[in-house]
Amino acid sequence: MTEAQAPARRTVVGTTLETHIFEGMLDSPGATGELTALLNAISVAVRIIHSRVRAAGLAGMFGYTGETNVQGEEVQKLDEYANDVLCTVLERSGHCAILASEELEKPLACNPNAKYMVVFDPLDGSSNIDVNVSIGTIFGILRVPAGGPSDTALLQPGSAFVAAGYAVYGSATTLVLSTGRGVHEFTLDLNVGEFFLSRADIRCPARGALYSINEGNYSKWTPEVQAWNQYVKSDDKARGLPMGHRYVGSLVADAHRTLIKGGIFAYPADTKSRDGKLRLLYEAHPMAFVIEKAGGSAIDGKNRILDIVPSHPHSRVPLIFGSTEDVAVYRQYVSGQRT
Ligand code: AMP
Ligand code: P6P
Repeated sequence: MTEAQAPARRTVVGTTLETHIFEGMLDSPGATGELTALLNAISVAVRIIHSRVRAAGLAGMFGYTGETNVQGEEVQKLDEYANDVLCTVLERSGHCAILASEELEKPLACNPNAKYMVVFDPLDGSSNIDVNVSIGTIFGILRVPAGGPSDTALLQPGSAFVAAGYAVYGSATTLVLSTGRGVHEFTLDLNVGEFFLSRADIRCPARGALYSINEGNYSKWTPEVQAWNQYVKSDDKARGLPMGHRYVGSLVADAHRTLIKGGIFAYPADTKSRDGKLRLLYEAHPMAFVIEKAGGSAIDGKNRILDIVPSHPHSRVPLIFGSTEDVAVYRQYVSGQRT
């Protein structure tokens, strides 16, 4: 058919997550398809969790199971369900050698011959489940090191991640993914049951107008964090202050807003959570990987999150991330360079 005869091709179909993942494989010479299969398995698990989260009230999935998890937190039915879904889907994929979950005291050995390890928080934001506030799933993928899969093999810096991302079960269900080549957002089309590209190559603004922290912890913070907090609330229009305050209390929701709009999220150490509250391996590392691939920064107050090696699968860490300029100001206060 000559060019003149070729029908004008209209783009009537968006880019699905599956297509995006497949294109990533095509751009990776020698790729066998194992990572592709693993990423698609995670997409299936997120859609299954989405369907249950949406119907949680009707399905009687609110409330607690009566057990407590390794964190000493009461396990809510949806936490347990989301964890079971991810463990089952990843095991059945055959491409996960071992997995670590917030809901499992010990990592779960899967296929010892697989190339990848997966870490995840199956349902982040549990305290918001019963009141219909956004919650999510956070995940990261590591390669099995030369010594083979083991609990200690999981204890790598976040810079070793092959891919990371998160899902937000909110007014829409979105999945944000980075395999190291940019950060991309996909939104679930409920009628089709597929994720479609909704934001490509997301960049976190160099500076933002919002700060996100649990102000109720003010009295527990160090004097340096308190000084930073007073700064962002000071009335100084020339410096674009005060910043606006937003805090959902679900890391995925606060992180997604910070990624898109810029600004800063902070969960510092305090007198109650001396190592911080958030977990390094399956919360801070994945979020730091995504935010850095979008041009933002992520620190524990002084050190780069992606450089920190967990001492055990449930290590906690202070987590501050967002726009590079806003994170730099925080770091200046915490290191005493600014008062
Ligand atoms: P594989 O042979 O599938 O385990 O892939 C080998 C390496 O190629 C991975 O560790 C990635 O660095 C890259 N790669 C493979 N598939 C993809 C993909 N779908 N998206 C991005 N990178 C990929
Ligand atoms: P706080 C939710 O329970 C969570 O683990 C994160 O999703 C969230 O960022 C944080 O805890 C909220 O903690 O102490 O402010 O309620």
